[in-house]
Amino acid sequence: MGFYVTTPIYYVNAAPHLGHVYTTVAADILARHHKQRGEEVFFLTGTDEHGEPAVQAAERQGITPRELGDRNAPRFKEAMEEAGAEFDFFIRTTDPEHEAKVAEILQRVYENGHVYAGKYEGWYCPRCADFKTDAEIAEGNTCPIHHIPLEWQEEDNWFFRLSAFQEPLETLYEENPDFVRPRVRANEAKAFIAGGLQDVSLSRSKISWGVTVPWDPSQVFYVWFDALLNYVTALSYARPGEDLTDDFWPANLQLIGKDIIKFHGIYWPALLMAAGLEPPQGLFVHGFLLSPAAEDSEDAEGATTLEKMSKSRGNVIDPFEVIDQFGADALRFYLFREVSFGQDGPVSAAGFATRYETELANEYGNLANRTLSMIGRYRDGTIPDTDVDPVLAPDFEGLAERVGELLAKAEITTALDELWQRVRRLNRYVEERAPWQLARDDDKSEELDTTLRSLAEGLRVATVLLHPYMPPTAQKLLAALGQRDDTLDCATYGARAGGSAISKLDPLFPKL
Ligand code: ME8
Repeated sequence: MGFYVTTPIYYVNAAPHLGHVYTTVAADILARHHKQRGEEVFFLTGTDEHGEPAVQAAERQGITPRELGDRNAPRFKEAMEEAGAEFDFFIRTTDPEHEAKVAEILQRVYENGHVYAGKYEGWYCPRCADFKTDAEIAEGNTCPIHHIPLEWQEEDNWFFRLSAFQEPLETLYEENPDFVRPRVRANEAKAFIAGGLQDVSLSRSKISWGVTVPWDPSQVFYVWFDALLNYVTALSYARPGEDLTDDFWPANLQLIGKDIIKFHGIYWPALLMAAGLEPPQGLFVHGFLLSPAAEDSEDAEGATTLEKMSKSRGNVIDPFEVIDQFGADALRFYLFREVSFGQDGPVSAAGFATRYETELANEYGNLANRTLSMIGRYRDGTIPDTDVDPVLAPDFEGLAERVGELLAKAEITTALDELWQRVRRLNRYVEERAPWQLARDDDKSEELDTTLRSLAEGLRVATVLLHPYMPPTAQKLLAALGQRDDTLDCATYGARAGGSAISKLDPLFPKL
């Protein structure tokens, strides 16, 4: 079994912000979960470097688009690495192998009869690199996403016959109701299709920063077609000397934010069909991280106005700063605990500090610390070799399966909620059993053994399942428990025997 997961490739027009890290960390959590299952995983992320967004940003900075990519792509890569993302390949659309493959695939689309010459007229957002339909134009002829004026554009272009895919797309959504999740997003895509699909411009003649159209070298491909194809092209050259396309295409899961659903839910499967390739198995569309608007941050009632975090709105949080302050694992935990994956939600420095103190330091860190120190103090550093307490069994019964089912549906927040309930249950168990009292009474020695053994075992199971969310933290704690195995097979309460020696552990989440 293989598992191929992708993220959008990010524009290099500015430095990465927390919103970009959000999607890549989500993919990382899912990738790591599938590795725990023993599956072969391929996880792709990267940067989108062609087209108008790059050209305009480079102009503003007085450099070439290539220089812009060379400056910013490494910052994206580094941000993702610092956030603990273990991607298998970081694609840049300026990679010559990608460019060659884009030309090859789109030539095939042309030969298959899905392309014709036409004239384009319409309102265009250079930041989205998107022509807007009437329904997508905000007040004052502005972009509803970037709040900047739209530009009227007219040019002779090559067109992709999207309208011919009306029926095949309807069938795709009908036959596979989970093609796009959550369901509200599938409905959004279906409504767009039902509105009638119009052909879309496939090439641009006004800019030269892109992949040259092989049958008409006066034009370059429209950046979205070049960018979407990254998900397929990467497989052909990510591993030198190998072509992984047959192993991993169609992708199992493609994660995107809700801003780019039209491209991924409609253009993308149509383009793949036109090229004779299979659509991905599923897309998961998440919501936006929100933060206070840079200007007019209060409404008439004095409440803070929240907006999508974005560079153009000037309300971004720098991932490097957050990681410096709280650590990558705390960031990963916070993002998916705070903002329900699939919905919008606000993030803030104050919110970070609160969850860090109350949940990571006081609940999980303290549970780990108490458990290890009591085993050290009362049992000389060895987990008692006795049966686990059956009183906790119902709490852990079926937990690994439940978490697996949720993560199979990319329900990252719900799965984390399940795990956190167990962390809290274990803390309550400590209070109920009061091992410090049992330790004063020789007659209660067996009860103390059972309690300590059960705490260690519950903590081990919860930590194995938390591993994808907080990998280095989980590894440290499992090592301290003397139980390094982090595969899903061992995530059952009572699956491991007691008797192992524990070792010292520095606080996992030191007080700030
Ligand atoms: O659209 N909250 O690139 P992009 C959550 N290059 N996620 C956010 C976010 C926020 N506030 N801001 C950004 C592009 N994202 C194209 C994609 S794919 C073939 C080409 C995340 O730099 C989210 O995943 O604008 C969103 O879809 C993506 O970054 C957009 O990144």
